[in-house]
Amino acid sequence: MLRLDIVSIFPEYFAPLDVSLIGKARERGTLDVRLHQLRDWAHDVHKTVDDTPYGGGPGMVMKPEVWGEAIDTVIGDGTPRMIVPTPSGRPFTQELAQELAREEWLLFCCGRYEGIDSRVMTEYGSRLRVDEVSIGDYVLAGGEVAVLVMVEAIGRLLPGVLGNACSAVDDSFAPGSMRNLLEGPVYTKPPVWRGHEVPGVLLSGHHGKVARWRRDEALRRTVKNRPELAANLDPQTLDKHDQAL
Ligand code: 6GU
Repeated sequence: MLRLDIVSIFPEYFAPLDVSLIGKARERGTLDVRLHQLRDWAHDVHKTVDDTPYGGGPGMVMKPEVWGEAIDTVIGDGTPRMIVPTPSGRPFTQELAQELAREEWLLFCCGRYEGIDSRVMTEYGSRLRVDEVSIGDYVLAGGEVAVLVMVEAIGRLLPGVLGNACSAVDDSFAPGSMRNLLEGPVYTKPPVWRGHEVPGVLLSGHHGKVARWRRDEALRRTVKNRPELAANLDPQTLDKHDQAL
């Protein structure tokens, strides 16, 4: 069982967590998601959560007092791992998703505007493991969608969440033989559609040849779509056949 607490001024953003794989995991009790409205800890009439930045500059910064009360209340004397989504954070990777899927309790603190007063991360950094995490090199309006992305990536790795336990094994970026490789193309029936044929090897029933073909396609796709990943593939894990490609 993984407990997730999510603090945000827009808890409505997380409605998708009621459906599909993640929704079912919650129904089964594999995942315990608790949403919190940050404004519940703002005490003025306007429920203010932000203020102008010291040193000037555009936008607003989220106030530390409100976040402090929110986090204190949510964690009590517990010690979740705290994740702060921000485009300035460390990259969210399949490896980090695997690591977070092994935790018991995660607290996601969603910033909006120009971010959260940095003293909040300093304060809790002395009591909890705190990571500022980015999902990619672009800027979102707030951390909510990034947290949805992370929760889906983490949730599908939990024991029993995927219908087929092998589904995660061949994922792009999965550890093992797919490490740093993109997954290749996939096909289903019919064998010919609008004149396009399914590659014959997939119909051959020859498991060794199928595995070889899939690895070749994964390498080809990685070179085409992610040349920087292909350039960094460990030569030791590339066999002779790979290197001929
Ligand atoms: Cl985690 N948050 C925001 N606001 N923008 C992002 C991001 C996170 N990751 C990439 N862009």
